[in-house]
Amino acid sequence: NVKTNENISIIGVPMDLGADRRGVDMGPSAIRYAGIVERLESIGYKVHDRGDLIVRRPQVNKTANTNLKYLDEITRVNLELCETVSAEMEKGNFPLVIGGDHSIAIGTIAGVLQHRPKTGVIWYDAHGDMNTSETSPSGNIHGMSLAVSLGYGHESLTSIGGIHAKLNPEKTVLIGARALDPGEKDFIKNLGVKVYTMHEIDRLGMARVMEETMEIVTDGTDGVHLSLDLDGLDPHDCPGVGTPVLGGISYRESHLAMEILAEANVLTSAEFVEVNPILDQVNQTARVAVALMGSVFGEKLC
Ligand code: 5AB
Ligand code: MN
Ligand code: MN
Ligand code: MN
Repeated sequence: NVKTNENISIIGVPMDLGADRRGVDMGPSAIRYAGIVERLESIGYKVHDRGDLIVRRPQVNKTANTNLKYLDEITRVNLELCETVSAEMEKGNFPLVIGGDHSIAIGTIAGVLQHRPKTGVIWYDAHGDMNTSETSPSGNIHGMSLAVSLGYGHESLTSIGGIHAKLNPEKTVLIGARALDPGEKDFIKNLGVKVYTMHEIDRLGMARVMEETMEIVTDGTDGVHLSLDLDGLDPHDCPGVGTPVLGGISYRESHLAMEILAEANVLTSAEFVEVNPILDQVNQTARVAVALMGSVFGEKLC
């Protein structure tokens, strides 16, 4: 495993089609407004803000397939994101992707796997995002992105980045799960994905959960990716999300998790997604996102 890079490249993806709900497209602006660049520079990084990718806005047509809403545009943007992330890693920069809905993990992870094909993943989320068009209750692709990154789902999505580059389910850890659909539960069991639900977090404590997680994602891998959906946190701390679920991870527990991740010095890419400013309270959720970035990039309290 390689140490955290001193050059961070921020890539904004104002995507909301995967959630089929307006507002989350403003996430990258909100996170910038909350001071992401200044925060990371204050820790000592060189920060390169690459701006936002362009996401077209089909107003009416959800594409013919309502089990995979906006498939065409989501595919197009994720192909571009895959290339952008890969190009940043090629230059030796740490890719930090800001969303946008969680469908963008498809492109981020596909890009990461070009350079680190054995990447382990921490999926910090209230949800599993392991539906396929067959099991999805909504047809929203942001609930399918982890399944796609593991190699399951519509071929236009699973083929992004090439068929060989997929995540290893045994090196994939879910943290904060509390709203899994029936199909996702079956899938998790069959694939051997490790899940720390809120039950395990309550019972073991976040320190132990993260220590075990670090073992899993660092052993036999060549990198660690953090995919952090702000709805993993409790909606009292992060009200600006499209799919809030009560009983989530606290603000302090989340900082602890990020601090333990920082201490291990293994993080090689990250994304912070699902910030929805129009549902938020005075940009609080974006500010939490930036605060957590502070911790995961090694900011010290003293
Ligand atoms: B998120 C749900 N499982 O598939 C579905 O916010 C919600 O990226 C998905 O985690 C939530 O529609 C996707 C019911
Ligand atoms: Mn998610
Ligand atoms: Mn979620
Ligand atoms: Mn959501």
